[in-house]
Amino acid sequence: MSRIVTVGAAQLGAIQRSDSRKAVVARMIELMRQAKSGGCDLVAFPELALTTFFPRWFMEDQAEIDAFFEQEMPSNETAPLFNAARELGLAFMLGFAEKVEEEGRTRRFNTQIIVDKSGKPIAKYRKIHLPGHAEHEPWRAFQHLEKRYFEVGNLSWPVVRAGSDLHGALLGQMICNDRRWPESYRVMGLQGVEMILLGYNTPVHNPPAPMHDRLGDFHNHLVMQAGAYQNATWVVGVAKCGLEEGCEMIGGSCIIAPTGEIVAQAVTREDELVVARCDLDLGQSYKNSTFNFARHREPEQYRLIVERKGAELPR
Ligand code: CDT
Repeated sequence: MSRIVTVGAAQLGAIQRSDSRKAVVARMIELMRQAKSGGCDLVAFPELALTTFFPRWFMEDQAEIDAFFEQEMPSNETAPLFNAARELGLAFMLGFAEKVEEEGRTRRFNTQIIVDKSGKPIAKYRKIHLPGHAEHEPWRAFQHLEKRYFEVGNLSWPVVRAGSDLHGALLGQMICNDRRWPESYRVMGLQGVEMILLGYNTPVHNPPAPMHDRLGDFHNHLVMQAGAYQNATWVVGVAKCGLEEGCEMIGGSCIIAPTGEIVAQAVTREDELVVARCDLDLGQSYKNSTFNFARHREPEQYRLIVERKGAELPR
């Protein structure tokens, strides 16, 4: 029996600081309705989808910072997303800033969840590769303070088996900067992942390395296409993009097949739905041949990858 999951990458254009969650959720529900009309089973939203990308500002007032975080999911403001999922019979992935009491203390993570067609959360991921810096660096055109506002995720990269509403898809997640690191994909590849959902917020300008600015769109697709092919998985990359609070962010949301090919791609830097019919079994021929891990991997020779963090040069 064919295992086709029709997926929508629900790209969001800019969200300004003054935009309320209510207004953003209304935009997201409009994209969910479009997705349903387009035959989607699952729709994926960007990283930190409910607010502007707040790590661009240095803030010291914890109450001001916490205004960007969700303390409950769903809340009054986000419940309409879960209601729409139930009403439409449409699963969704949502990225948000998570504030939680855990291990006897308050913790904050950059988080994504997958919610099934009945509105039930079935997976959670907390971002592991936090880019940027922890202290104010006034020389930058804008800050990238993820290392200040979030802890490193503590859930590794789980792969979950979805229910029959999604043909038992083996689903994984990563968030933005994770996509640049092959380890993120391989941890899920080793669990047989069939589809990775990932949201991102990527400024065009990279203050520490402005010579990279012209390559932002290329690097975005380069890493996701490589990760898809090398792990024989679908990758659904979803941007928040456009001119947000004076900071231009790349778009390029896309759906990538296990062949490594982009099968659908956004053409705007605005709210835009990109749809593809994804055969979950398309990666099988790779998993059985070139990337038959059990047969061809040599983990004994990869020890340095987990034993060493930074590069050490030979003398
Ligand atoms: N949100 C996020 O992780 N953004 C980073 C920008 C880092 S600057 C190279 C990214 O990797 O896209």
